Amino acid sequence: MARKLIVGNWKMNGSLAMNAELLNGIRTGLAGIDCDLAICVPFPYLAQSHEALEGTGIALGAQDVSAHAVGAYTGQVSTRMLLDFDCKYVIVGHSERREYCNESDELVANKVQRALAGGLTPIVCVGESLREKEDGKTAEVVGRQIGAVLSVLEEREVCDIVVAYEPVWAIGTGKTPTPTMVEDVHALLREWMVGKNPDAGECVRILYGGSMKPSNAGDFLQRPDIDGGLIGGASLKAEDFLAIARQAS
Ligand code: 3PY
Repeated sequence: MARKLIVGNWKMNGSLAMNAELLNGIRTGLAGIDCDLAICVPFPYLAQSHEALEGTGIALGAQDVSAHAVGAYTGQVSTRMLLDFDCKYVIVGHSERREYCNESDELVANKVQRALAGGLTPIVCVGESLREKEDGKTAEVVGRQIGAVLSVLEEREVCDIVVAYEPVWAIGTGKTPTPTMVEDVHALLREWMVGKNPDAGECVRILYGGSMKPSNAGDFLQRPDIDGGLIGGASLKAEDFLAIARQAS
Protein backbone atom coordinates (compact mmCIF):
# COMPACT_ATOMS: atom_id res chain seq x y z
CA MET A 1 0.00 0.00 0.00
CA ALA A 2 1.11 3.54 -0.72
CA ARG A 3 2.13 6.08 1.91
CA LYS A 4 -0.57 7.12 4.33
CA LEU A 5 -2.70 10.12 3.37
CA ILE A 6 -3.75 12.80 5.83
CA VAL A 7 -6.43 15.20 4.59
CA GLY A 8 -7.59 18.31 6.42
CA ASN A 9 -11.27 19.14 5.99
CA TRP A 10 -11.65 22.74 7.06
CA LYS A 11 -15.43 22.59 6.58
CA MET A 12 -17.00 26.09 6.74
CA ASN A 13 -14.23 27.64 8.80
CA GLY A 14 -11.59 30.25 8.11
CA SER A 15 -10.98 33.82 7.08
CA LEU A 16 -8.18 35.31 5.00
CA ALA A 17 -6.31 36.24 8.18
CA MET A 18 -6.87 32.92 9.98
CA ASN A 19 -5.92 30.91 6.91
CA ALA A 20 -2.72 32.88 6.38
CA GLU A 21 -1.57 31.96 9.89
CA LEU A 22 -2.67 28.35 9.61
CA LEU A 23 -1.12 27.79 6.19
CA ASN A 24 2.09 29.44 7.29
CA GLY A 25 2.21 27.23 10.39
CA ILE A 26 1.76 24.11 8.29
CA ARG A 27 4.27 25.20 5.65
CA THR A 28 6.98 25.87 8.17
CA GLY A 29 6.39 22.74 10.28
CA LEU A 30 6.80 19.99 7.72
CA ALA A 31 10.16 18.63 8.90
CA GLY A 32 9.99 14.93 9.77
CA ILE A 33 6.71 14.36 7.97
CA ASP A 34 6.73 11.51 5.50
CA CYS A 35 3.15 10.93 4.46
CA ASP A 36 0.94 12.44 1.75
CA LEU A 37 -0.87 15.58 2.87
CA ALA A 38 -3.84 17.44 1.47
CA ILE A 39 -6.05 20.29 2.63
CA CYS A 40 -9.66 20.69 1.50
CA VAL A 41 -10.66 24.33 1.91
CA PRO A 42 -13.86 26.33 1.29
CA PHE A 43 -14.18 27.48 -2.33
CA PRO A 44 -13.44 31.18 -1.68
CA TYR A 45 -10.07 30.27 -0.18
CA LEU A 46 -8.80 28.09 -3.02
CA ALA A 47 -6.76 30.92 -4.55
CA GLN A 48 -5.15 31.89 -1.25
CA SER A 49 -4.39 28.28 -0.33
CA HIS A 50 -3.09 27.46 -3.80
CA GLU A 51 -0.58 30.27 -3.55
CA ALA A 52 0.41 29.43 0.03
CA LEU A 53 0.92 25.72 -0.64
CA GLU A 54 3.00 26.15 -3.78
CA GLY A 55 6.24 24.18 -3.56
CA THR A 56 5.29 22.41 -0.30
CA GLY A 57 4.10 19.14 -1.86
CA ILE A 58 0.81 19.50 0.04
CA ALA A 59 -2.11 18.86 -2.29
CA LEU A 60 -5.12 21.12 -2.46
CA GLY A 61 -8.71 19.96 -2.50
CA ALA A 62 -12.30 21.17 -2.34
CA GLN A 63 -15.18 19.95 -0.20
CA ASP A 64 -17.76 19.44 -2.94
CA VAL A 65 -18.17 19.55 -6.71
CA SER A 66 -21.07 19.79 -9.10
CA ALA A 67 -22.35 16.65 -10.82
CA HIS A 68 -22.62 18.80 -13.98
CA ALA A 69 -19.83 19.84 -16.31
CA VAL A 70 -20.84 23.46 -17.01
CA GLY A 71 -23.88 25.67 -17.40
CA ALA A 72 -26.90 27.12 -15.63
CA TYR A 73 -26.35 25.68 -12.13
CA THR A 74 -26.34 28.71 -9.86
CA GLY A 75 -24.05 28.35 -6.89
CA GLN A 76 -22.36 25.17 -8.09
CA VAL A 77 -18.65 24.72 -8.81
CA SER A 78 -17.30 22.55 -11.62
CA THR A 79 -14.29 20.27 -11.87
CA ARG A 80 -12.85 22.64 -14.47
CA MET A 81 -12.95 25.51 -11.96
CA LEU A 82 -11.23 23.39 -9.32
CA LEU A 83 -8.50 22.46 -11.78
CA ASP A 84 -7.82 26.17 -12.33
CA PHE A 85 -6.46 26.11 -8.77
CA ASP A 86 -4.57 22.82 -9.25
CA CYS A 87 -6.92 20.93 -6.99
CA LYS A 88 -6.10 17.24 -6.80
CA TYR A 89 -8.83 16.06 -4.46
CA VAL A 90 -12.49 16.72 -3.81
CA ILE A 91 -14.49 15.41 -0.87
CA VAL A 92 -17.75 13.89 -2.09
CA GLY A 93 -20.69 12.73 -0.01
CA HIS A 94 -19.55 13.99 3.38
CA SER A 95 -22.30 13.18 5.88
CA GLU A 96 -22.87 16.89 6.48
CA ARG A 97 -23.75 17.31 2.79
CA ARG A 98 -25.83 14.13 2.78
CA GLU A 99 -27.76 15.49 5.77
CA TYR A 100 -27.96 19.27 5.28
CA CYS A 101 -28.07 19.33 1.47
CA ASN A 102 -30.10 16.13 1.06
CA GLU A 103 -27.47 14.49 -1.11
CA SER A 104 -28.65 11.04 -2.13
CA ASP A 105 -26.46 8.02 -2.84
CA GLU A 106 -27.26 8.54 -6.52
CA LEU A 107 -26.15 12.19 -6.52
CA VAL A 108 -22.98 11.28 -4.64
CA ALA A 109 -22.27 8.59 -7.25
CA ASN A 110 -22.83 11.11 -10.07
CA LYS A 111 -20.45 13.57 -8.42
CA VAL A 112 -17.80 10.85 -8.09
CA GLN A 113 -18.19 10.08 -11.79
CA ARG A 114 -17.92 13.75 -12.69
CA ALA A 115 -14.88 14.27 -10.49
CA LEU A 116 -13.08 11.34 -12.12
CA ALA A 117 -14.04 12.47 -15.62
CA GLY A 118 -12.69 15.91 -14.75
CA GLY A 119 -9.34 14.58 -13.55
CA LEU A 120 -9.87 14.93 -9.79
CA THR A 121 -9.51 12.26 -7.12
CA PRO A 122 -12.78 11.99 -5.20
CA ILE A 123 -12.57 11.26 -1.49
CA VAL A 124 -15.81 9.35 -1.13
CA CYS A 125 -17.28 9.53 2.38
CA VAL A 126 -19.41 6.75 3.81
CA GLY A 127 -20.64 6.08 7.31
CA GLU A 128 -23.60 5.13 9.45
CA SER A 129 -25.59 7.22 11.94
CA LEU A 130 -25.79 6.40 15.65
CA ARG A 131 -29.27 4.96 15.18
CA GLU A 132 -28.10 2.76 12.31
CA LYS A 133 -25.12 1.59 14.36
CA GLU A 134 -27.34 0.74 17.33
CA ASP A 135 -29.71 -1.15 15.02
CA GLY A 136 -26.77 -3.22 13.76
CA LYS A 137 -27.05 -1.72 10.27
CA THR A 138 -23.49 -0.47 9.75
CA ALA A 139 -22.63 -2.98 7.03
CA GLU A 140 -25.97 -2.48 5.30
CA VAL A 141 -25.66 1.33 5.21
CA VAL A 142 -22.01 1.52 4.27
CA GLY A 143 -22.54 -1.25 1.71
CA ARG A 144 -25.41 0.69 0.12
CA GLN A 145 -23.38 3.91 0.00
CA ILE A 146 -20.26 2.39 -1.56
CA GLY A 147 -22.40 0.13 -3.75
CA ALA A 148 -24.07 3.16 -5.35
CA VAL A 149 -20.65 4.54 -6.25
CA LEU A 150 -19.23 1.24 -7.49
CA SER A 151 -22.29 0.70 -9.69
CA VAL A 152 -21.41 3.74 -11.83
CA LEU A 153 -17.65 3.17 -12.04
CA GLU A 154 -15.72 1.26 -14.67
CA GLU A 155 -13.51 -1.46 -13.20
CA ARG A 156 -10.35 0.56 -13.88
CA GLU A 157 -11.78 3.65 -12.17
CA VAL A 158 -12.05 1.94 -8.78
CA CYS A 159 -8.32 2.48 -8.25
CA ASP A 160 -8.75 6.23 -8.80
CA ILE A 161 -10.88 6.92 -5.74
CA VAL A 162 -10.06 7.38 -2.07
CA VAL A 163 -12.66 6.21 0.45
CA ALA A 164 -13.18 7.77 3.88
CA TYR A 165 -15.09 5.82 6.49
CA GLU A 166 -16.62 8.42 8.77
CA PRO A 167 -19.21 7.11 11.22
CA VAL A 168 -21.66 10.00 11.54
CA TRP A 169 -21.84 9.53 15.31
CA ALA A 170 -18.10 10.23 15.56
CA ILE A 171 -18.15 13.49 13.60
CA GLY A 172 -17.67 16.53 15.79
CA THR A 173 -18.82 14.59 18.88
CA GLY A 174 -15.47 13.63 20.36
CA LYS A 175 -16.65 9.98 20.32
CA THR A 176 -14.62 7.50 18.29
CA PRO A 177 -14.99 3.85 17.38
CA THR A 178 -12.17 1.53 18.39
CA PRO A 179 -9.48 0.97 15.76
CA THR A 180 -10.67 -2.65 15.54
CA MET A 181 -14.22 -1.52 14.73
CA VAL A 182 -12.81 0.73 12.01
CA GLU A 183 -10.68 -2.07 10.61
CA ASP A 184 -13.70 -4.35 10.43
CA VAL A 185 -15.58 -1.81 8.29
CA HIS A 186 -12.48 -1.15 6.17
CA ALA A 187 -12.17 -4.89 5.54
CA LEU A 188 -15.77 -4.97 4.30
CA LEU A 189 -15.20 -1.93 2.09
CA ARG A 190 -12.13 -3.58 0.58
CA GLU A 191 -14.01 -6.80 -0.03
CA TRP A 192 -16.78 -4.97 -1.89
CA MET A 193 -14.31 -2.97 -3.95
CA VAL A 194 -12.27 -6.08 -4.78
CA GLY A 195 -15.52 -7.55 -6.10
CA LYS A 196 -15.45 -4.80 -8.73
CA ASN A 197 -11.70 -4.62 -9.30
CA PRO A 198 -9.35 -7.35 -8.01
CA ASP A 199 -6.58 -4.74 -7.50
CA ALA A 200 -8.69 -2.59 -5.18
CA GLY A 201 -7.35 -4.24 -2.03
CA GLU A 202 -3.98 -2.68 -2.79
CA CYS A 203 -4.72 0.39 -4.87
CA VAL A 204 -7.52 2.13 -2.94
CA ARG A 205 -6.67 4.08 0.18
CA ILE A 206 -9.32 3.90 2.90
CA LEU A 207 -9.10 6.70 5.45
CA TYR A 208 -10.74 6.94 8.85
CA GLY A 209 -12.49 10.20 9.76
CA GLY A 210 -14.37 11.41 12.82
CA SER A 211 -12.87 13.25 15.80
CA MET A 212 -9.31 12.18 14.93
CA LYS A 213 -6.88 14.28 16.97
CA PRO A 214 -3.23 14.08 18.05
CA SER A 215 -4.08 12.08 21.18
CA ASN A 216 -5.90 9.26 19.35
CA ALA A 217 -4.44 9.43 15.83
CA GLY A 218 -1.63 6.97 16.52
CA ASP A 219 -4.09 4.25 17.58
CA PHE A 220 -5.72 4.41 14.14
CA LEU A 221 -2.76 5.21 11.95
CA GLN A 222 -0.61 2.36 13.24
CA ARG A 223 -3.11 -0.14 11.87
CA PRO A 224 -2.08 -1.45 8.45
CA ASP A 225 -5.64 -1.43 7.16
CA ILE A 226 -6.21 2.27 7.95
CA ASP A 227 -4.49 4.21 5.19
CA GLY A 228 -4.80 7.67 6.65
CA GLY A 229 -7.22 10.16 8.10
CA LEU A 230 -9.78 12.78 7.12
CA ILE A 231 -9.35 15.38 9.83
CA GLY A 232 -12.01 17.92 10.82
CA GLY A 233 -11.47 20.24 13.79
CA ALA A 234 -7.86 19.23 14.39
CA SER A 235 -6.94 20.40 10.89
CA LEU A 236 -7.67 24.00 11.95
CA LYS A 237 -4.62 24.15 14.20
CA ALA A 238 -1.27 23.77 12.47
CA GLU A 239 0.38 22.01 15.41
CA ASP A 240 -2.45 19.47 15.72
CA PHE A 241 -2.61 18.76 11.99
CA LEU A 242 1.16 18.32 11.86
CA ALA A 243 1.17 16.14 15.00
CA ILE A 244 -1.34 13.82 13.32
CA ALA A 245 0.68 13.79 10.10
CA ARG A 246 3.81 12.87 12.06
CA GLN A 247 2.03 9.81 13.43
CA ALA A 248 1.24 8.74 9.86
CA SER A 249 4.86 9.04 8.79
C1 3PY B 1 -14.54 15.22 11.39
O1 3PY B 1 -13.47 14.76 11.80
O2 3PY B 1 -15.34 15.76 12.15
C2 3PY B 1 -14.88 15.16 9.96
O3 3PY B 1 -16.03 15.26 9.63
C3 3PY B 1 -13.81 15.05 8.95
O4 3PY B 1 -14.32 15.12 7.66
